[in-house]
Parts: sequence; structure tokens; C-alpha cells
Amino acid sequence: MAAPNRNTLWAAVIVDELAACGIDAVCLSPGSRSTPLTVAFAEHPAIETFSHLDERSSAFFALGRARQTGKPTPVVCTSGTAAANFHPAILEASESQVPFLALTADRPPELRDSGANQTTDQVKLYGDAVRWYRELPEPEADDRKLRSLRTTAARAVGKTTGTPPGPVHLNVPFRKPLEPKPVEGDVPADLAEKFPLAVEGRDGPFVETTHGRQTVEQVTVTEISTTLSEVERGLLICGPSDSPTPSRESLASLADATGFPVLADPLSGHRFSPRVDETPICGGYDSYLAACDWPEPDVVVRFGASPTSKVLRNYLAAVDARQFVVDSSGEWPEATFTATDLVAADPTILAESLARETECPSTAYRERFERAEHRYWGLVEDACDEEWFEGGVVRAVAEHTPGDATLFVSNSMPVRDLDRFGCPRPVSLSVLGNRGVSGIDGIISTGLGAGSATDGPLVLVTGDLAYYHDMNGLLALSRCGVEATIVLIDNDGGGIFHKLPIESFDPPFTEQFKTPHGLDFSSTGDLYGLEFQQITGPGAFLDAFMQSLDRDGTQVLSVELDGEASHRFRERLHDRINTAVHE
Ligand SMILES: Cc1ncc(C[n+]2csc(CCOP(=O)(O)OP(=O)(O)O)c2C)c(N)n1
Ligand SMILES: [Mg+2]
Repeated sequence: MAAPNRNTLWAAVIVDELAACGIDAVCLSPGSRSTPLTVAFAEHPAIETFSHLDERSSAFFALGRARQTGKPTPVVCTSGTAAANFHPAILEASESQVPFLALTADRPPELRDSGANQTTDQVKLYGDAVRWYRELPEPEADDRKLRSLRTTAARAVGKTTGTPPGPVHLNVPFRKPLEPKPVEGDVPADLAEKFPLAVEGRDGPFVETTHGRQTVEQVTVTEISTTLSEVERGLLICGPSDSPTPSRESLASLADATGFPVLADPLSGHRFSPRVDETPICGGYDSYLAACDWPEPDVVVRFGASPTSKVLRNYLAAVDARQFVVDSSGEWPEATFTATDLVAADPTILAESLARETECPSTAYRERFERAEHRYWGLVEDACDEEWFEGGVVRAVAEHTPGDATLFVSNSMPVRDLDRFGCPRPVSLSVLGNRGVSGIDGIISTGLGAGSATDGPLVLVTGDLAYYHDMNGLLALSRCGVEATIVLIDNDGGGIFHKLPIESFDPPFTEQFKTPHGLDFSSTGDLYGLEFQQITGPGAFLDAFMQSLDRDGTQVLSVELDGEASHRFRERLHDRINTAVHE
């Protein structure tokens, strides 16, 4: 590795080490201070570069890729506010446990707090949101320093995919010259010859991190399985998780052995899973569990993050059951504080062990859920034929998105509608969303990032405020070569606020909460080189949706609907369906 100066060498070693650790893509944003890193990444033959003009979108794009691949796509930026623009995505990565690696370039230490241009305190900029922070030393062509650099880079990747996974921040100071121009005496000509390990690294990672999977002792397995075997009514709950937790096979075995129904969040990887036909997967609970006469379970086993459904969360908060929360790192995903047991163990291993030891004779409870499900989805179908509303759009998307696709859903009503109207299907859909902090920022970028890491189709469902919030992100369609079917549910503002009591305080409801903007988004078609189509009804929507899936390029299917009317219809449906399900 011949380098014209120490900065070039330093950055090349970082990038070489990241590649050795399996990093195959990076998101870069323009800036001067990060020049050595940008040049090194751009020159590396095994790393694909995604160039983003806006660091906030860049970080969300990287987040989306990591949701899809399970490994980080590093993000690189210059010094100053550029680094702060990574922060929203880092918070989301932290809360939803997604691998993420931020490389922020910085001035040398003496220029901090000196009035130097584009300089701020970047030390531990993201606080406790990162799993690991390291300030790299100033670049030097020195054996020990280069080995320490490789060790740090390799460990950084290992930390992002640890238990729990999450973001890591490396702050990387450089002093000029930043470009690859020769500096006499900076890098000794015989450096690589004298210190091949430091300069060239190993054949593979400099430090290989091996993550163990936590298990519990046999006595605990027996104790839990005895509890499961003794009860008449039990529930398995699967909350959001980028990859199915526990695995689809182990969940099927556990459901089989216990006879318990599975309440599967749309983001759990189990609602739209090939196992749907043989596993009692339920998806209509957000509606029918609201009925006060629904019988209580004696035991609940919870996997994944906190469920999207407020009805389910409230139901679980009110039952007097033994509730096991299973989390690989012993994190606490349960904000009602009614869980009785925290099991810090790998969910798949635990589910397999429990399945081997458990036998529950009673299936009456599961059958009750199965009857409710059958009735519920029939009623939803009738209701969607009756009136065109936001939930019907999402239901159609859930029903017709191809099995090999990625479906990314925005926060606010799209994910809630998917929860309530997305009927379980035996397909291997990858359904993703940003539920860690539930921001409406970065939705387009995260979705396109997820799409960039798969050969399958990408369907993105977003509200209009979320679309507005991340219009910058649409540039990735052309710059990063991503294609998508984007379903834009345009209700001119935040329809979700009709769910809140503030709705009846107007003013300030309309002006300050719902915030109708009157924007005509069709000009994003010309601006970002996509096809923007205004859709007026269910038939036209389905035609346009199916055609878009078959076509090249990106189509935005903009469905204009009245947010208030949609909400009133959801309320009427909820009452009507609940009564009918319980008859
Ligand atoms: C960054 C951020 N700002 C504000 C919020 C609060 N918020 C939650 S939902 C919402 C409205 C979203 O509107 P839209 O995307 O149009 O979806 P709709 O409610 O109409 O379904 C807002 C402002 C948030 N979650 N994230
Ligand atoms: Mg809206």
C-alpha cells in the first residue's frame, strides 16, 4: 500500500480494514475535511459508494440498508453541522438496534474551541446513543499506531453487530494536506516492507469479533416450559424486528408445542411469512382485543420490540398473567411495566428449547382466536368494498405486494393501518419501518436504502408530511440507482391527529397539529425524474399499483383522501366489526 502522505495512508488503512471485515458499501457526502476518507472509499474496488448530498438522508439511507442486510453501511461526512445531521438516524439505529457506523472527519485538536471555521465539539457528539465512541489519534505512518487503527476499525464493525446491535461513532481528525498529494518524508518508502502487518493487514479481519448467543440454564427452560404446559390459555406475541425473532421455524415449533396463538406485529417478520398457513398467526387483534369480554391469557411470552398496536399493549397491561419478555441482550421493550419475567436469552434458541419440553393439551383459546380472525378478515374485506379510505389503500398494498418484495411503511397512520388491515399472508415479505423512535423524518431515505440492498421490488408507503419531510431523499432514486413503487397517502396534513383529543380544540388543532399545507407534490415528478400519478379510486389504485410493480423506474401513486373521513370510517368499522366478531 503505497501512499503519498500520512492522511492518504491512514484513510486507506481504515477502509481496507473495513472491507476485510465485510463492509461492501458506504454512504459518502461531499466536504473538504473528509477528503482522505472519501478518496479511500471511492478507490476501493470492493466497496460500492452511494453519494448523498444531504447527510441526514445519507444516514437514513445507511440505516435502511442495515435493516435489510444486518450489517452496517458506514456513513462519512465532513466536520461541523454535517455530523449533527447524522443524529436522527443514529437515534433510530440505537433504539431499534440497527448496525450503524458513523465516520465524522474533524479538525486537529488544537483547532477546537479556537474560532476555526466549520469546527464544533464533535467529541461524543451522539452521547449515549452510540454503543462505542472512539476519537482516532492523528494520522501517523507508524507500526503500532497503524495496528491500533486496524484494531479499532475491526472492533468498530464488531460493536455495531454486537448484542444489542447499534451505532458506533469514530471521530477522525486530519490536518492538511487532505488530498493525495506527495509530502516528502511523510510515509517512509520501506514502511510496508518493514511492517507488512500494520500496512497490509491480515488475510481477513485484523480482529475477528465472535458474538456468542446467550442461553439460559436447563433449569430455567424447565421452569418456563412447566408454566406454559400447565396453563389453559397462553399467547405468543411477536413485536417489530428487522429479521424474524424468534426464527420462523422455531416460532412455528413453539406455537405447535404450546398450542398458543401468535399475535404477530406487521413489522415482526411473522405476519407475512411462509409459515402463515401452518402457524396460528393472528393479525386482527388491534381491533377485536378491544372488546372487554375477551378472555384473559394465563401466560404471555413476548418477543421483539414493543408492539405497534396500542390496543394490544393496553390489553397486555390490563391482564393478570405471568408475562415473559424475551430479549437477547436483556433490554426492556415493555413500557406498561406489567411484565413479570425478563429472560435474557437468544429468542430462537429459547423457543427451540421450550418447544422440545412443552406440551399443552388445551387449544380452546387458540380456536377462539382463529374464529375471530376468520370473521374479522371477512368483515374487513366487506368494509373495504363499501368505502374507499386510507386503511383500504394499505390493505390492498399488503395483499398485492409480491412475496419477494420489501415493504417499507411510514409511521403515523400507514403502519397502524397495516397493523389493522394487513391480512396475514404465506409469503416471505420483508416488512420494515422506523419504529425505534417513530420519527416521520428520513422515511423515504430509509426505504430507498432498504431497497438498494435487495434485488427484489421495493414498495414504500408514506403519509404526505413524511413525504415532505424527506423529499431530499428522493434524489437517491437517480444518484443511487434505486427504483420503487411509492404509495403516497396525501390527506393534506397529519391525519393521525384526528385520533387525539386535541382534535376538538380548534383552534389550534388545524393550524398547529393537522397542519394542512396545500402542497402539490406532482412537481417532485419532474424534479426527481419519477412518474407521479394522481389516483382517484380503488380500481384505479390497484391497476396503477400492479402496473408499477411490473415497470422500470419509480412511480409515485398519490392517493388523495380526506384524513378526517378516513378516521371516522375507521371508528365506525372498529365498533361494527367488534360487535360482529363477538356475536
Ligand atoms: C420528526 C418528527 N416530527 C414530528 C413527529 C410527530 N408526528 C407524528 S405523526 C405526524 C404526522 C404525520 O403526517 P403524515 O405523514 O401525513 O401521516 P398521517 O398522519 O396523515 O397518516 C407528526 C407530525 C414525528 N413523529 N417525527
Ligand atoms: Mg397525512
